[in-house]
Amino acid sequence: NNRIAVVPGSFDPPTLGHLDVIARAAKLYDELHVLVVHNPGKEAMLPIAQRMNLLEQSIGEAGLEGHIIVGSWSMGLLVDYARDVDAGVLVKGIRSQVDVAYESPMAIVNRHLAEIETVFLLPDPAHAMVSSSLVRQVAALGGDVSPFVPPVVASFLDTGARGL
Ligand code: COD
Repeated sequence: NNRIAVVPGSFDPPTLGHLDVIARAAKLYDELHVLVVHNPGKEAMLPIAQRMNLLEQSIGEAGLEGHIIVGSWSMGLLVDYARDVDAGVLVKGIRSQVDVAYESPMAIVNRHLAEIETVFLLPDPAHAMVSSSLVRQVAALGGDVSPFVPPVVASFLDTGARGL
C-alpha cells in the first residue's frame, strides 16, 4: 500500500533532523511507521526501548501524533517489517553524497526483495548537519545539545549526564 510508509533509523538519540523528516513524511502518507532498527554495525548509546520512548514523546511534543506509530525491529530484513504492516514505501533522509552512496544499494536491493520503493527527502538546511553521532559526542563531553534535539531529548540527556 503506497499510502503507508516506514521511516527507519537508529534514532540514537532522535534529533531535530529526524523530526523534520518525520514531520514532512507525515504530511505525505496516511500512516507512518517510525521504526527503531537495531544496527549491528553501530555501538548504541541508548537501549531500543528508550529511543522509542523519546521518539514518542518528541512526536507528541511536536503535535504530530495521530497517524504515526513508533515501532522497533531487530530481527531480519526491514522489508519483512514493511510487508507485515502493508507499507509500500520507505522514507529516508539524504544529507550528503555519503548518504547517497550508503542508501542507493539498499534501495535497489529492497525494491528487488519486496517491490518496495524508497523515497528520499532532502533535509531542511537548518538541520542538515545534525546527526545522532554528533549529539552523542557533544553529550559525552558535557556540551549543550539543545540546538540539535527535541526539548524532551535535551532534558533527558541533560538529566542523564548529571546523574553520572
Ligand atoms: N536531516 C535529514 N535526515 C536525517 C538527518 C538530518 N539531519 N539525520 C538523519 N537523517 C536520516 C538518515 O539519513 C536516515 O534516513 C534516518 O534519518 C535515520 O538516521 P539514523 O542515523 O538514525 O539511522 P541509520 O542511518 O543508522 O539507520 C540505518 C538503517 C538501520 C535504517 C539502515 O541501515 C537500514 O535501512 N537497514 C536495513 C537493514 C536491511 O534490511 N538490510 C537488508 C537489505 S539492504
